[in-house]
Amino acid sequence: MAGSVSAPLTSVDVEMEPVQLVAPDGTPTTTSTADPYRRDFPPETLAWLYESMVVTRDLDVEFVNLQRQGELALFASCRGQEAAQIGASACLRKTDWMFPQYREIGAFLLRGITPAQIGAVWRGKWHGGLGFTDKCVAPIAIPIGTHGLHAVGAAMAAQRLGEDSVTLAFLGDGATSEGDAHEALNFAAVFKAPCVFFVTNNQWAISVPVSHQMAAPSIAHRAVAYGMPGVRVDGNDVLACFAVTSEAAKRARDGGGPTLIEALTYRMGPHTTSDDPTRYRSDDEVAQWAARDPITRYRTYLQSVGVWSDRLEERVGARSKRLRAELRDAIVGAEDFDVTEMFDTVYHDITPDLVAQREQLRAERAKEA
Ligand SMILES: Cc1ncc(C[n+]2csc(CCOP(=O)(O)OP(=O)(O)O)c2C)c(N)n1
Ligand SMILES: [Mg+2]
Repeated sequence: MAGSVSAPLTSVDVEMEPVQLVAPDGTPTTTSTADPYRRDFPPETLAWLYESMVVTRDLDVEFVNLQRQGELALFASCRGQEAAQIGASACLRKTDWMFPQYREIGAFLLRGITPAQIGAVWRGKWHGGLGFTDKCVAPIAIPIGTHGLHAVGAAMAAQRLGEDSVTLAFLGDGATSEGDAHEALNFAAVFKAPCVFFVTNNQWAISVPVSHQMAAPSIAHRAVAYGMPGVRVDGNDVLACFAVTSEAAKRARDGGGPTLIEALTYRMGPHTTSDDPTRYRSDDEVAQWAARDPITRYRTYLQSVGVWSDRLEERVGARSKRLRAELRDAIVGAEDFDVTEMFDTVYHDITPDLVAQREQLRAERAKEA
């Protein structure tokens, strides 16, 4: 047969070495001004990122405590993942939409969503309604991967309206094994949707390790097949996550389409408060990642550049204490929400079927009272 069979694809246009600006020991890894991810962050931005990470971790502890005390139905800790979600969300504009999975406490806080609002969702007394739309944040997505499609739809809407906002979808490594995520990525690439896919690869989808989820060399490599840039980033390096996501957001805003970012990090806690990770992962593995803790690393870096101080630590500690108290006060003994509210937000105009179901629920609850 005429022509030649093309060679199998052996090298692909994906940045395989994770982008890193600060090494695990806190020393900067980039000094070249030619580095596209190099940023000259002002000291107040550096301090703000630190504050956001520490407050996220402290609140996370309070959420877990409240669950253990029977005040929350469930909780999914983000301990260990603070750098990824703070870096990714801190570089966005307040008018850029975020589509979270369920572990993005830090991203919520950066948008001004209160700990009490987040706690209400995990208490199970409020269904999440329409999410935090006044803050351009979509509902927490427990059905894995579905919100990737919503993010692309929102990005395409912005594109058609001529707005210059971008959307950011937070997906887990496990979510990228779902059909919905593939459809979202493909659709976004075809229509050049201004959407950034930020995949938090925390190595596990409940008890399934990444190695059992895909045969590809990495999640970012898949970008080649979708037809979009792919980049791996050290997810425990807040500055690298900020720089990589802001590049992707800029490209999306300028009409360059979507980017698939894979942030390498680790879920330090259990999948949720209902999980026992000692049944499927080794203490050694956990210890190895504990040594790469994103907050310890960043504090060492801030000390070396003269931004960290006792005063900063005190200020951060005081804010954590205040927010923890606010959360506890709002959650402990909180009134039940009206569960029939869930019928009000399904459609713009409630259907006769839903009216009947709402009345049935009201009648049943009246009997319980
Ligand atoms: C469609 C769907 N399938 C299965 C589940 C059960 N489930 C809940 S969390 C989860 C793992 C998700 O892993 P990943 O996307 O890596 O996020 P992580 O929990 O690690 O942050 C699964 C399978 C679900 N919620 N929705
Ligand atoms: Mg995961």
